[in-house]
Amino acid sequence: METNRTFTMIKPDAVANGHIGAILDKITKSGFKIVALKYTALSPQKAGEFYSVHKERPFYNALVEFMSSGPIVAAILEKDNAIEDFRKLIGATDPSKAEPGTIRNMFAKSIDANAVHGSDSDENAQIEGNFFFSAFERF
Ligand code: FUP
Repeated sequence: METNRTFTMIKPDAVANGHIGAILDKITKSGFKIVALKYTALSPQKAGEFYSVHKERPFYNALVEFMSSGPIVAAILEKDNAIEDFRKLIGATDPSKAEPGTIRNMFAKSIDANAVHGSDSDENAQIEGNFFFSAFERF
């Protein structure tokens, strides 16, 4: 099991608000190497699959609708202690609770449209990276 990689998405709100460049800059300046990168979009079906762990939660339908509402940027990132360090860099799920200087504090407006995704475990980082990228798309 790789412990030095995480998976992220820049979500439709942050893409629509023109923050792709600023967020990638913050990620790379924080010491993460980009292993894979893709500008794409999730269909409602694909978004539902990606977030299937949340299927029973009250916010699931709204989450699927939001995540398929526009293009996203998907990436695999590499750094020692990647999962924990990236969760620290993005801040709390609710941007009003995210520490100053974190990506969600700087670029997100609400808990449902919270600018970025970050994997919560090594296992999920691998599953999520495989959801978007083949072996030929990783460097
Ligand atoms: P995180 O790991 O910080 O992305 O947060 P979760 O896995 O708990 O939630 C995944 C996504 O569901 C969040 F990014 C946004 C959405 N969500 C809501 O819309 N409302 C909530 O109360 C919690 C999460």
